[in-house]
Order: sequence, then C-alpha cells, then structure tokens
Amino acid sequence: MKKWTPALFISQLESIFKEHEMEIKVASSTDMYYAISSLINQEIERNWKKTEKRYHSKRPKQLYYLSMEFLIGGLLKNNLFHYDMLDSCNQAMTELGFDPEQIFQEERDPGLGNGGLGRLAACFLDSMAALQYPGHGYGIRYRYGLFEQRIINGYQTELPDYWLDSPYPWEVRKIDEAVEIEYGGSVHMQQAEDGSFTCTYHNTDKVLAVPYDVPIVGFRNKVVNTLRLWSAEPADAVQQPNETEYYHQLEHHHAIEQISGFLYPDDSSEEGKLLRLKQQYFLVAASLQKILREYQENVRKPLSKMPEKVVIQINDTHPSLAIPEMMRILMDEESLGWDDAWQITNHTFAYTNHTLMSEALEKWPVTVMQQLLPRLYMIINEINERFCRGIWEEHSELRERIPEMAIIADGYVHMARLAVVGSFSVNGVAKLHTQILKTQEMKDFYHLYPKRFNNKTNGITHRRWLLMANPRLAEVITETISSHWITRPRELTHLLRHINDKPLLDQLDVIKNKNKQRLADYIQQTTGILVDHQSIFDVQIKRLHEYKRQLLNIFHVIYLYNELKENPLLDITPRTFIFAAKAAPSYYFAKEVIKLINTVASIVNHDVAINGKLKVVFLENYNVSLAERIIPAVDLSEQISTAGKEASGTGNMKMMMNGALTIGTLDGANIEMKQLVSEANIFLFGLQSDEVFQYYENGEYQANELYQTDDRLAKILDQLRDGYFGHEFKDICYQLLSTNDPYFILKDFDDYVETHQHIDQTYRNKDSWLSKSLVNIAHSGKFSSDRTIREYATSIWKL
Ligand code: B1H
Repeated sequence: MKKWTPALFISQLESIFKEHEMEIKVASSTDMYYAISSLINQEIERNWKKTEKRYHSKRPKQLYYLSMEFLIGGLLKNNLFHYDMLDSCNQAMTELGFDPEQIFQEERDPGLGNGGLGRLAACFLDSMAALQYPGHGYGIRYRYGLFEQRIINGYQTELPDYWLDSPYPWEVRKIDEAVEIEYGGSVHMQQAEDGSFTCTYHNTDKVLAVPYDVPIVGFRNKVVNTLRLWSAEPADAVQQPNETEYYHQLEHHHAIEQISGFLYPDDSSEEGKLLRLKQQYFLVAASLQKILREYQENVRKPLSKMPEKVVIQINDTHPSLAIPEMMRILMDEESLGWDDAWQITNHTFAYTNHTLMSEALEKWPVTVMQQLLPRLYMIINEINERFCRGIWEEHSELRERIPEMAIIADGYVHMARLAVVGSFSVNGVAKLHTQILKTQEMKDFYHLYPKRFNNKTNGITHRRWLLMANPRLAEVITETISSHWITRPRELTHLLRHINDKPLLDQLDVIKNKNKQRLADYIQQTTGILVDHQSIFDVQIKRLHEYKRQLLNIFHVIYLYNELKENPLLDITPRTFIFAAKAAPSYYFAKEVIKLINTVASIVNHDVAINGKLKVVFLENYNVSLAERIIPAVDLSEQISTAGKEASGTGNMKMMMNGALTIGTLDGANIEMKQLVSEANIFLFGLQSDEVFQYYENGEYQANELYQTDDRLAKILDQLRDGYFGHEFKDICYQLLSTNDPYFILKDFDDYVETHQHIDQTYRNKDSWLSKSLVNIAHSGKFSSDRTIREYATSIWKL
C-alpha cells in the first residue's frame, strides 16, 4: 500500500482542485469534504475491482445479508482510518488551515435505520470486510431516512430527513444492473400433458429496481465488499401520451418512487401498512434476482447445488418474503418441482430474531397479501398446508398447537412462523434471548426443530466505537499491551494485569475528563446548558420505549430533586443526567416521556437551590454521529429495561468498551457482561426475567400498593397528577396505575434508587472506580462484532 504522508495528501488534493479549476485557499469545508472523498474513492475503486475479480475467479461461498435497515454512519473518517490515511489527512488539513473535525461534520448521517437492528447490520458489514469474508448487504436506498428530531418547547417534533439533498459521494448508481419487479395482477395456471404446471402472470404493475452500490472497506486489508441499496423507478414510459394519460403517468411514477421514498419509523402500533409490504417485497425480489443471476453466471452448477455457494441471512422477519419469493423463482421461472425448490430454499435461508415484544411480531392481513402478491400468497398457503399436515401426521403431540403454529391463522400471515419454517437456522441475539425463544416464545417450533435454534450474541465494531471514536484511549491501551488487540480484541484482557497500575489509571482519568469536557462543550453549544465535567455523566441513549424505562430514570432524577429541595445540604456526588432518544411519531406515551424529561430538565437546571449538584440534558436527534460524541464521555451507562424485554442491546457494549460502568437489569447482553466482569464491576438491580414472567402469570403484582406504601413514589406520582411539573403529565400517572405498571417501574424503583446510592459512594473513590472501568474495557473484547461474525461464519454460513 502507498504510504500517505501529509505532503502527498496535499499534493494530491491540489491536483484534484486544479482539475476543478479551483484553489485550495478559497475552498470551503464542503469543497474539502468532496475533494478528500474523491481522493480516497480512487483508492477504493482499485480495491473494489480487485475484490470482485477475486470473488469471481475463486468462487467462494457468498453471504448475503438482507435487511430493511443499515445504519452505516459517516464514511469519510471511517474510510480514511481503514486505509491508514487518517493521521496524514488530519495533519494535511491542519497545515492547510482547516479543522478536520469540521470537515467530517460536513457528511450527513444516512439515517437508513431505526436503531440497534440497523446499526448491528452496519457493524456486521464492517467485520465481514475486516475478516475478509465475502459478505454483502442488500437494503433499500430510502430517499428520506428516519425523521430528524427537534425539541421545541420540550416536545419532540419530526422533520423530514432528506439526506440526499447534496450528492452522496460513496454511492455508485448501476443502471445497467437494474432489474424489474412485478406487483399485483392475476395468476394463470396451466397444466401440461405430463401433469406439470406452468404459471403466468397478467396485468402486473412493473417497477424498476436500480442498485446504488456503497463500498464497504476492510480494515487495512485491501478488501472492499458491497452494500447494495435499491431504488425504485418507473419501469416503462408510454410514448407521447395525451394530456390525461400524462397526468395519470405522473401519478403512477410518483407512486412507484414512493416505494423507496422513506424509512418507516419502528412503530409498535403500526399495522399492515401496504406501502411497507411493498417495500419488503421490493428489497427481496430485487435482491434474489441478483443473487440467483450471479450464481448462475459465476458458479455454473445446477441450482440444487446453490446452498453450497450461497447463504442468505434475513435480518428479522422484515425480509422473510424472500422465502416464498425464492420458491416462486425456482418453480415458475426455473421449472423446478415443489420438493426440489423447497430443498434449496430451506438450505439457503437463515433467520435472526431480534425481539420478544409481541407487538413487534410482524403479521400481514391475508387480504392485503393476496392483492399485492397473489402468486406469493398461493405459495405461502402451500407452505402452510404442508407444514400443518406434517405436524398432524408426524407430530401428534403438537396437534392441538397447530392454531398457534400455523403460518396463516386468523386472517393473517405470521411472518416469524414463515421465517422459522423456511430457514435452516434460527438465532437469537443474546444468551437469555435465545433461551426465552426456545423455552417460551417459540417453544413449539423448538420442539419441532431443536437443531435449528442457536445463539449469536451481538457485537459492535471496535474499530468505529473505540479506535475511531476514542483515539486517545486506544492509544493508551496500545502503549500498555501493544497493538495486537486491534486485530484480536479479546487480548484486551491483558489489561487485567494493570488494574492496580496507578499511572495507567491516572491516564484513563485524564482521557475520560477530556472526553467529558468535549461533550460538555457540545452540550453548551447546542443547548446552552452548562455542565460540570467533574460530575458523574449518567447516560441513557437509545430509542424511547416503555420497556427501556427512560421513565424509571427520570423518576430517579425527580426523587433526587425532591430530596435536595428538602435538604439542600444533602451530600451527593454531582451528576449530569444525559438523555438522547427518538420516539416513534405516533407513540403518544413515549413522546410524553420526552416532554417530561425536558420539563424536569428546565426546572432542575434553573433551580438555584440545587446549586449545580444535578443537571439534566436531553440531546436532540440521536444518531450514529451523536453516539460517537457521547459514548467516549460516559461514566455510567443506563441499561435498565424490564428483564426479559431487551433482546440484547448494543449501546451497552459500546459504553463498556469506552470504560463506562453499567447500571442494569439482568436482561439481554447485560447478563453476559456480568459473567465477564463479575458482580463487583457492574451495578445490577431489579426483578429478573423469571420473576417478571411469574408476575405476569400469577397476577400478584399490585402497582397501587406501592403507590400507597412508598412515600417517595407517592410524592412523584402526585406531583405528576397535580401538575407540579405542568399539567400535561396526568396521563403518565394514570396510565401507569390503570395498566398496573406492566414494565415494573414502580416495582424496581426502590432497588434502582439504592443501587444509585451505592454508585454515588463508589464514585467517590476515584481509583477504585477507575480500576472497575479498566476491568470493563478489558473484558469488552468479547463484544467485538468480529467475534460475532466469526461465529455466524463458522456455525451458520459455513464460509
Ligand atoms: C430490535 C427491532 C425492530 N429488535 C421492528 N427489533 C422494526 C423491530 O421498523 N420496524 O418495524 C425495527 C426494528 N429492533 C433491536 O435489535 C433489539 O431491541 C435490541 O435489543 C437488539 O440489540 C437489536 C440488535 O439485535
């Protein structure tokens, strides 16, 4: 690889600007952003072609990761870093009088995901390229990403996220690789003399799927894999239409472009939106055409051998139409019989489940499916018939469970059931999650297919989330244990030899303080709030959802506020509570919680009696780049979901890796964090998942009793009811009590408060805190997505 010195960097930039007849002196940050992108794109292009050529000639087995979301974050810094050009670039920029950070901020986050599920897909792409696996992402190029959040008067407001308003330098439009997709119409079956059927479709709506390829750059290894994002365009144009036809056509084109128009916000109350189903089929149909064509052109073996060369991972049920679509192609276009087609399909797909929340389990009304995808519905119906018959005939012990297992039941197509039946692997995303899938949520399916179920605990790319986001920490780690951990993050455990290494702990302290100061500056710039960087930075950043219990967190803040009002001399360690979260636009309760947090913030922050001991900050528009700013500065990571509800969590891993201590329930991956660091180095509280389930079953929990008996809770709830914080919070109080507190906020409150008191005391002993922080960093290597991807590759994908 070419050695990129700052001087070389500058001379290359000069020639780029010269080509555009511009002088560097007058360049804006935007100009510079595009110039550096184009410089690095030259490097990428070469390696991209080489990688493709290699895959072509060596024909390794290919993995395709189908996902409705990819939250890739900024790529300029990432790509520079992966090519080892970042330091030279920074130096060059400084020499030329630019602030490198300002140039990186020119890039808009492509908001092509909601949260954890989409970010996981992005971390996986990074790890696959780093580990040189032939793995590619297939997704949708939404013109509008997840909404941009503004906080106005304490309320969340949503603005359209038109992230493509200026050219995106990392995508390559490939019009010659476009494919056609068909919706609707009618299906005609004809029986030939030999008894076989042929199937033709009539009067379908045709849509063109145009790929935009984004390079996924491997870490210093010359690999460039592909993230292919599909965009919907009109397939054909009528020649010289008359006026009415013209307006009709415009409307038609508009409707087609809507298919890749926007990302749906993850919305628990979202039911059967036709456009969402169109999006799902669009992704699946376009991707499968490409995958099959590539197999046929490249491997040139019979389709029956495809599972040896192709494996398709479906990210939750959103792309699970791929299963019947594969059947359709194999039967209707490749003339295979049902059994042969099923054999191939069933050995090609693997399904990852990401949630136990029953509201989030996808189902589509039969009528909608029939109308939009008539042929696919016929196939799903046949899969269902055969599946149910199989149980009836071969698993009589499950006969009475058929209504709960059938893919089509009570007027709906149940996508998770389809995904389990059609895949050779079903995995959960953390040990507890997989255990609950096996023993509760999917226990009948587990009984039927015990070998299919497996666990793959989530991970995060330590390259973005430690090396890039927290370079000072990364450097000190390398100085302490050498650089092997960068390619083998498990070796971070070598840090355990240093838990009493006072100079090292002091260095950690200095770094954390610098990161906190940097965040404090950002907070002041964006919100005007002044925070003390010596206070405990207590952080909860994730989507806003009742089960994640931001409400429990703010109840704790209100409790502390009430205590301080009663006793202003109370001896507490100063704290800054930091929140960032988007709520689904239609999720009323979640939006009320945002308003409550902001209201409490403005009261607490302005109350002189509090004397700066508490500060509350809500940072708007949480996204990947904001996460990169916050995470290195966290002291305490809030992972406080109702036990049994958070499938894994991945923010928990990012903060641990950056030296935060966790306060958490025994939920998702927190459990595995605890097993690594031991109970002395994590703050656990609250009900465990089996206790939660028991309460659901026996109905013995009475939220009202706690309201009657716990004065602290009574005070908070009365304050909400009586308008102490304003009159808009009555609903929160009423809903909590009238629904009997389904997420056990009141139940876990006491333990939560007590645990926070313990944290307050622990923080006072700086060295003890820092060595716990070091233990967390040391064990975080397990949560590198490199480990996760190796597990997928060896035990599911067989790459
Ligand atoms: C997760 C989702 C999700 N689970 C529906 N499920 C969506 C469901 O737009 N929708 O309709 C979008 C996303 N996301 C998260 O996945 C889990 O809650 C986390 O616990 C987990 O860490 C993450 C990655 O596995």
